[in-house]
Amino acid sequence: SIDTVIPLKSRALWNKHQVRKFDKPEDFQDRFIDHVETTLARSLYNCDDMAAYEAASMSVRDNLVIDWNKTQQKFTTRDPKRVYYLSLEFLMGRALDNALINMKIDDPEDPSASQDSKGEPREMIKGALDDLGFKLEDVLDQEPDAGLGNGGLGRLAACFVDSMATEGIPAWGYGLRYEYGIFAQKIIDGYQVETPDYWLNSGNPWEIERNEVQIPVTFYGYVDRPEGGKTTLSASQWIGGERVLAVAYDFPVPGFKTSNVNNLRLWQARPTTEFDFAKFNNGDYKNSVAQQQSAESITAVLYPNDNFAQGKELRLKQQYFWCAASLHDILRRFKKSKRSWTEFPEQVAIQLNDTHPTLAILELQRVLVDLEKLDWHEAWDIVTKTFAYTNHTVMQEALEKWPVGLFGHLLPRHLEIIYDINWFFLQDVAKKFPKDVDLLSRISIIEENSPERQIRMAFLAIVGSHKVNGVAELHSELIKTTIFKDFVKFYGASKFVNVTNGITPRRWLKQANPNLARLISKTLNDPTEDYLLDMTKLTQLAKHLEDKKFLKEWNQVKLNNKIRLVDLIKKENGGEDIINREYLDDTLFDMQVKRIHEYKRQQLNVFENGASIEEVAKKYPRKVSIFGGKSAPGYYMAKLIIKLVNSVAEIVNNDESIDDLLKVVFIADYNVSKAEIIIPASDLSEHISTAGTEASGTSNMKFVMNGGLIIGTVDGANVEITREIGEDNVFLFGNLSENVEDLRYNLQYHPQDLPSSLESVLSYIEWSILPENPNEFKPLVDISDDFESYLATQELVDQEFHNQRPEWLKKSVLSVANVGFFSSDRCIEEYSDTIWNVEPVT
Ligand code: B1H
Ligand code: IMP
Repeated sequence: SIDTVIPLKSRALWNKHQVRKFDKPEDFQDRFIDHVETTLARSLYNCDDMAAYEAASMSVRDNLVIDWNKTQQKFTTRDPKRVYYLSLEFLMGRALDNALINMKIDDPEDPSASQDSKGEPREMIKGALDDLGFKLEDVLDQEPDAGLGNGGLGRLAACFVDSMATEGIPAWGYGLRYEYGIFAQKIIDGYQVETPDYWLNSGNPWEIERNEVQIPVTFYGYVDRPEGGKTTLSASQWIGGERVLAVAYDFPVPGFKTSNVNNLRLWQARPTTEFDFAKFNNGDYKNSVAQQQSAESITAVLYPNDNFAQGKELRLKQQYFWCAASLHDILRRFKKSKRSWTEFPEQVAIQLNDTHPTLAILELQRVLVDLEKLDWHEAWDIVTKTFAYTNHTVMQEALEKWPVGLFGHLLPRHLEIIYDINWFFLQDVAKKFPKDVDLLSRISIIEENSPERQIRMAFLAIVGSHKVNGVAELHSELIKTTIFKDFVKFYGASKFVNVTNGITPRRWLKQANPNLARLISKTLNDPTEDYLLDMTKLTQLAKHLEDKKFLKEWNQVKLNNKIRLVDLIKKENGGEDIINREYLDDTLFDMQVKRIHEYKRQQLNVFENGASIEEVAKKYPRKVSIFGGKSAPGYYMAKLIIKLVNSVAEIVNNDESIDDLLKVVFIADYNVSKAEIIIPASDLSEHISTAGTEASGTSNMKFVMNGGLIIGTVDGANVEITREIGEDNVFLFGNLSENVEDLRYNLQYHPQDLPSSLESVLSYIEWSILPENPNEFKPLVDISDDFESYLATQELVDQEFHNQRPEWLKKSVLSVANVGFFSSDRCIEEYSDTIWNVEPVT
């Protein structure tokens, strides 16, 4: 039964006036001008590129919203099992170009006619805008990135919502609507300087503000136990102190070649409209307003740390605010179907993107026990069947732990619930392993032997979930044998599974590299680009390895992409070229773009540049070494790496003996939209983390999908990439993770142990960069015992690129041909089958 306030007799009229999607250039233009003149209140006399971007976005959004409504109505009436993806980060990048690619236009006259016969919506809009006096590229370029994430973890969530919409999975993403996304990076004197990213400055045409969805969330306060309620296991009431409102903002997420449009719901914190009259009457009006305003600080800013848990109270507040609002919304939706609670896990799957949303486990248990009055164990059974947890890192400093004091102050009832969960859990452990006393303290959710007791969030997430997954094979094995070893012993290995990460080929191939997409579609004789949905089709590319004309076109695509990147670098360098355009085809574009981190070892790469300097004039082949990436603002060593890169760039780029044989470029403010230009231009990219530290990496997949070769350590998804595309097509070097364990934990800086090549680079850097502070970069040489093998491999790369170009090109083709496994569609299918138990709704 469908509830509606509209009386039956009026419904026909509603249907008659149903909004329709535009499907012709003229209808788009109608709507565009409508938005310029009414929504924006502007006219043809003052419509600039920005206004055109806004009007175009709102027009396209209208189409998406029409499909969004249909999709959501379908889900409501069919009532299938739903997936909720909880992530504190969604690194979406730009929306308009992606919407143009994914948007489906159907023919109202002939609904069965495929969109393909009408041409691509992107081409249609390009023409329509052209007629109106605008260039699509310039219009697209107005859009600020939605940078609501730090790096891989946040971009993974963005790829997942794309794939879930494409696959027709009834799924919503839930996150926070930060007013400030990841900071914008400026480079001043070689150092990183952070500036705020106020991305909503000129409004956001992609969000739908839902003032009708406001959910109260409370913090602090105390726990009240009514008469007779002796234990903490039932009938407790949390009387919260501070109260704020969570307001929903919805972002439509269109699937590719489907009218399925899913939803990303982001919460904004607002003060309640309740007013503290006691304060007011005391004459303290100003303070009572100020206190209300502090509510807004909860969703003000994204924490800019990658692979690092900072442990600030405001962060915990963000987490609870987001979990409580999302869970409330999920429960409200479930209750519409009037099912019994035992059916909840059959209707709802909640995926925790790392431990950041672990509080949702506690919140569901609290609602079921305290508010819905379910028995503790009955409730806990529902909870554990509902949740699943994805681990993204084994790095100690990234594993979330909260001091008991801080936690109990903010969330007193939730702390009690943790103690009770832990109590029952440890009893079960003790029953199973009665003699192992150490085990109890090792496995406990509460860490007792630190100065202050701490809550281990990863342990809580494991205990509260039915499945735990790592993000690449090596990583998933590693968590079973290291940080979660005891849990494997207790639960058995089947609770721990692997789902290797993936990336969406819509953004990372078609949108980022339209020229390559066109060549592929032509070569595969696939004009409707079905290969973007079934990437196994790419294997057919291998049939063209001996086709000289094809290889030439393949090379030409790369060259054009290099020109596009060189244009970007020139623009960022104040209009001056750093890279000589005459020899682009013969210049190896070698890149390392990712967050700056010691474990990712950008320092190894830049030392290699240093090591080449002395020989470069004699034999060094042409190469541009490109770096990009942000450091966490408080991360001293990472900031030092940025300075080092810029210092080496300064020397190299101005050394006349080197001339233009080697250039080193640091591209400031690496973000999603820059990645879309940088990645397709790469010949070689570097994924050289210390073995065992990079859980997966996803940029490695993006480079390979764009025909770049990779140099890398035996780490993360590099292992599976090598398996898929063949070891002849990947440049691997260095230690295996088994052997590096000792190094990782025990290696200190021992100058006498350094390989001589590294010694000489260091001394070179010392006297040429930092004569006044020669030891500044010394700490960076830690864990570089594979430096020699790295150098040797780099030499091999140069050899092949410069002397065996046809072979190189074939490797490039084979990389793309065998990259299909790394589509996030495959990844979402695995989650759907092995973890969520959901099926697409068609
Ligand atoms: C990854 C993080 C991360 N792993 C804590 N862990 C954060 C941890 O703000 N925090 O507190 C933020 C981010 N990010 C990355 O996830 C891994 O390092 C990559 O190897 C992996 O590819 C990516 C996606 O799984
Ligand atoms: P929610 O699931 O209640 O959050 O609603 C999400 C969207 O689903 C709404 O905006 C509607 O588009 C659709 N929807 C909600 N309730 C109904 C219903 O009773 N019938 C059909 N569609 C609905």
